[in-house]
Amino acid sequence: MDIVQLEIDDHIGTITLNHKEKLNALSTELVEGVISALNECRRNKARVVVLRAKPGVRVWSAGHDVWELPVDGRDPLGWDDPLRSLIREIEIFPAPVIAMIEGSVWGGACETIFACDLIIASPSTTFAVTPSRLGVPYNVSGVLTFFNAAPYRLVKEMTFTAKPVSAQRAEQVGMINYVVDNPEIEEFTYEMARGITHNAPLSISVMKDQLRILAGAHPMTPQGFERIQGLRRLVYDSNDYKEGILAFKEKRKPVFTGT
Ligand code: LCV
Ligand code: LCV
Repeated sequence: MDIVQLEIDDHIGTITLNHKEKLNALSTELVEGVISALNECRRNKARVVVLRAKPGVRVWSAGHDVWELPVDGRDPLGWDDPLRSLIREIEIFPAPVIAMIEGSVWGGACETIFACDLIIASPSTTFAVTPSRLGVPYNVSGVLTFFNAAPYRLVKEMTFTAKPVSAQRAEQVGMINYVVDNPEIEEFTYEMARGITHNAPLSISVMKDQLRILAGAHPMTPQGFERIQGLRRLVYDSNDYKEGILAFKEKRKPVFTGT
């Protein structure tokens, strides 16, 4: 059974995460599946893509595959990390990507959804940004995705507490577009998708790209970037980072010492 399924019908691509055993963790294998499905949608000139999991999932995605996080002193979220590649592919895809969500969403999967253009969630949906739970130093472009997705104060609350935020709260602050209950959520999503396919694809594509370029246009000096990278290295070289991952693997609460 493919862990990523693709259907293309009437200019609409549907990419379904289907790795139930791993709670749709964003493993290299699953991310490569999503990226190749996006490429297929591009080849078929899809005018909208819907990114979803199987109906009725409890966990939409458990986020980065923790077993793939390096503990040998490498940056866990470097440029070529699968999660980073997935975010970029969604952002540069030349048509709107609609995230249709139900169940809980964790860590890098939150960023993946926030990188999408439109977000429609069921009332059961929750979003938990979890780097601080694992001791992970999130990376600059990843933090920018969150910064562009939600109000500054809420971004801090989500990153510092790592606590789930409900779909209702997310909609209230404009972090997502709609909360729609099952089973209407499918019809609602695909009606929006069909409407978009009737508009001019070239016009939509260029406006999506302008919004991407403008949203990413934040001045940062080389010294500022190097300072951040140096501080991040202290974090992923820390005992706390190793403890966060080990505790997850040993199914116990981490004990962070700040070293
Ligand atoms: C690999 C997993 C995972 C998983 N990877 O079921 O944002 S950052 O910086 O943190 C970034 C680095 C990132 O995205 O890190 C990952 C962030 N994700 C999380 O913190 C979520 C971790 N998972 C959980 O909290 C629970 O698994 C949830 C609440 C998702 C589901 O809980 P539930 O009790 O239903 P289990 O925890 O028993 O998980 C079922 C199996 O899936 C594995 C987990 O290790 C277990 O494997 P075994 O059955 O082999 O024991 N699993 C869960 N999440 N992210 N593997
Ligand atoms: C010239 C018009 C117009 C009009 N120009 O009355 O944002 S961008 O990028 O799109 C930018 C380039 C821009 O602003 O493009 C224009 C965007 N505007 C629209 O898409 C609105 C187009 N108009 C309509 O949807 C309807 O006209 C509305 C809903 C505004 C009113 O409908 P209503 O049935 O009351 P008509 O459509 O019959 O329009 C009356 C007359 O005004 C002309 C229209 O061609 C018609 O002319 P005739 O009486 O000669 O047939 N008209 C309407 N909008 N933007 N002319």
